This record gives sequence, structure tokens and C-alpha cells, in this order.
Amino acid sequence: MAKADIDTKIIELFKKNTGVFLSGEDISDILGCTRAAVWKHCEKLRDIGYDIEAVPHLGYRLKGIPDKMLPDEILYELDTVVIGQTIYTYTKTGSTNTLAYTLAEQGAPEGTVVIAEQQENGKGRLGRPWVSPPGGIYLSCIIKPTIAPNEIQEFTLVTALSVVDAVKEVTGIVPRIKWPNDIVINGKKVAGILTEMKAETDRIAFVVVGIGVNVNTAGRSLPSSATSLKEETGERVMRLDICRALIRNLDREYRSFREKGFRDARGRVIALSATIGKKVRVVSHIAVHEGTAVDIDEEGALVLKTTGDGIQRIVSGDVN
Ligand code: BT5
Repeated sequence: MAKADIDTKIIELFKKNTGVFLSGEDISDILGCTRAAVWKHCEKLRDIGYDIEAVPHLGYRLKGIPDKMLPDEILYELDTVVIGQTIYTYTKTGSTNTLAYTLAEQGAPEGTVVIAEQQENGKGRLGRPWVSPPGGIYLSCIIKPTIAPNEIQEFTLVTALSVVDAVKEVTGIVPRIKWPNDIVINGKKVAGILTEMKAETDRIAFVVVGIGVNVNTAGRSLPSSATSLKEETGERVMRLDICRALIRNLDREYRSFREKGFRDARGRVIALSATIGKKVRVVSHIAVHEGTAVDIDEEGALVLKTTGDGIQRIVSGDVN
């Protein structure tokens, strides 16, 4: 067995025997290695951040796992079908979206996920920066849907649902979706989504969906319009829990999107919208529109009621 596999197996064994001491002898018998090797691997796991208690005559037990983006922890009983079959994690990278895009160009399969603890060149839309210090989640995923390029806005909103649900499951807070790609709590941005793709005129080669979530991110490093889950809940939030929930939800929502399109998700997006019902100013690269947001249509576009009962359909832009 490779050394890394022994680490994985030891952790699995601990998790299947929560709170119970396992003797060095039992572990070595089960894994087919020496007791000295068990001790060495437990030391190594401690270095990674696992809290492993060792008591003479009783053995070892796991008391806590580190809140790090470790593939073994993310993948443990994840049970997804498409998303997250392959996961790459980095301590630091320029942008997980850029990395995932390169991997996709090199033929990485659908569902591949790239995660970093920190980004040095995190990207927002239109060349804007995404502040990415430690404490946040920076995750990109490759998908290969058989949809037309102009349907991609729908998938950004579907991804937003996955983020909202992950935050709700872990913290109990229900964030809102600010069209087209922001997740907000009390009007402040807690997460953002950047969807990029490689496409020909009517066919998508692949999509990279990037999600940034401010989890335990220090408030002073964020823009004043932003918040973090730690700030909103008043306590540290386990990033691993958010990350795992996010991947699971994305897997479920993506499969539903592939089967039924945006139809199913649209109602939920509308119900969770922070935009509908508000007087807004939408700035796009071609124009500025003003009016009351009244709907998100079947293609994920924002529908505005403008003065004089005009109706305007907006495909992309920034809502103020
Ligand atoms: C977004 O763009 O909201 C998309 C953010 C996507 C980030 C993820 S992280 C993983 C993956 N890899 C990447 O390189 N990117 C993706 P946009 O709607 O353009 O918003 C950008 C604006 O949000 C900035 O101009 C700031 O005003 C604000 N902002 C920057 N960093 C922020 C943060 N950490 N939290 C909240 N707001 C932020």
C-alpha cells in the first residue's frame, strides 16, 4: 500500500470508530503494516493538523480534523455522481478558474474540481479582482453541458442555488441571490460566481464555474460591501462542511439542469431573489437600464418594468 493510502485508511478507520481508542496493534493488523509505521503515520497526520490522541495501553483516537481543503476530507463519503470525482487542491494559486480552464483544455473530465486555500489573482467578472485571502473557499468546477452558449446564464443561477443551500445547511442562514451572480446576506456580498466557457458559435466545449465564498475571511481584508459567514454567525464556520455541501448541491442541481433545464430551478431562484421587487439600475456594457425588477425569465434574464409600463429584458449586467 502506498504511504498516502495508509494515511487515508487510518483516518477512515478512526472515522468508522468515532471516539473509540484503537490500539496500535489493531490498526497495524487491519492495515497490514508494522506498529512503528502506524506511529509514524499518526505523527504525520498530526503534522497536517489532525488531532490524534495517543494514550499508553489504550491506543489512538481521532479528536478533531483540520479545517483544510484536503482531498481525503472533501471526498469522504461524498457520494456524488458527476461533480467531484476528481479533486485537485492547492495551498495557493493564481486563480482556480484559470487552472481549471487549462485542465479542461488538456482534456480533464467533466466534474473535475479545483480548490485553493488562497488565490493571488482571483478573478471576478469583466476583469475585476476577487479578493481571496486565507479563510475563504475558492473552488472551480469543469462541466460539459450540451447547451447553447446563451443558456449559460441559467447555469450561473443554478450554481447560485447550490451556494445558497450549502450556506443554509451549515449555518441556518438563508442568503439571497442578487442577479446575476452574487450571493448576499443582509445586502452584503458573501459569495460570487464566475462562469467562463470555451465555445463555438452554437456549441459549448466546456464551462468552468468558479465560486468564491467568504467563510472565515477576516473582515478587514474584504471590500466594505462584503461580509463573511463568520461575521454573520459570530463564530468560525467549518469550511470543509461548506465545501462538501457545495459540491453535493452542485452535483444534484447540475444533474437536474441537464435533465430538465432551468424550468425546475427558476421558481426557487425567484423565491430567493434579492433583486425582484426592487427599483434597480442595471449597468451593462451596452447601456444603463432603470426600472423595477419584476421577473427572471426562462432563460435567466432579468425582466425590468421601466417607466411608462415598458418591459425590458436584460441578459447581463451589474445591478445597483
Ligand atoms: C464575481 O464577480 O462575483 C465572481 C467571483 C468569482 C470568484 C471565484 S473564486 C474561485 C474562482 N476563481 C477565480 O479566479 N474566480 C472564481 P463580480 O460580480 O465581477 O464581482 C467582483 C466585485 O466584487 C469586485 O469588483 C469587488 O467589488 C467585489 N469583491 C471582490 N472580492 C470580494 C470578496 N471576496 N467578497 C465580496 N466581494 C468581493
